[in-house]
Amino acid sequence: MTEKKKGTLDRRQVMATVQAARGDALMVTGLGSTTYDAGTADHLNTFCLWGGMGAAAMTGLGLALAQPERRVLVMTGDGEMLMGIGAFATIGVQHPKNFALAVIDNEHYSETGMQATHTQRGVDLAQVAAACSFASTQTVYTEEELDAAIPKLFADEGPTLVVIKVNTQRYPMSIRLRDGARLKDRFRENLLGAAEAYY
Ligand SMILES: Cc1ncc(C[n+]2csc(CCOP(=O)(O)OP(=O)(O)O)c2C)c(N)n1
Ligand SMILES: [Mg+2]
Repeated sequence: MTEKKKGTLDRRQVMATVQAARGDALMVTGLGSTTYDAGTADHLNTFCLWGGMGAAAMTGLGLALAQPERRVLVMTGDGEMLMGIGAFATIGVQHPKNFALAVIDNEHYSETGMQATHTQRGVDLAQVAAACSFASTQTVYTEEELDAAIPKLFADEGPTLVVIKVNTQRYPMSIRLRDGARLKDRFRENLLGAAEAYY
């Protein structure tokens, strides 16, 4: 049996690399860890999910369809995508050209205590997305591969999936702004301007 390749990338470095390339792209981060990695409170163009598991990709799809002139990137975890796995089919059918999904795949549910996910047992999210007609899918293990994948996230025609295999390092789970309604309003106002009807 061939030995399974291990993720060695550091999730916070991956997030920093992606953020540095984001330009004015809109981002959605999934509950918990990718939201913490992204320091969401510091990015007005980022909307974070923080408890609603399985919803990040669908939130990003809605945003991409509503904002066809903007680039939309969803960054979330492997466990989050396994829970919302039907999202791959819906994204494939809707086929938004301005949409990309990056899965930070540590093969664990890290936030809840490092239980193994199915990606550790051979479930291949890139193949799932390919079977759902994504325009491009790939799995990256190295910095070089990640650098080469960045244009797919921000420039190439979507829908795109990049699975980024990372190590099992855990980081402090903290978010500076914890008010979900405020986070939503802030993102919306930044994108669309203040809505008088809100207040
Ligand atoms: C419906 C639902 N089930 C379970 C949870 C608890 N939960 C919060 S984070 C998480 C793990 C997420 O794993 P993953 O997406 O792989 O992120 P990681 O922390 O590994 O980067 C779980 C199970 C939840 N928030 N909602
Ligand atoms: Mg995970």
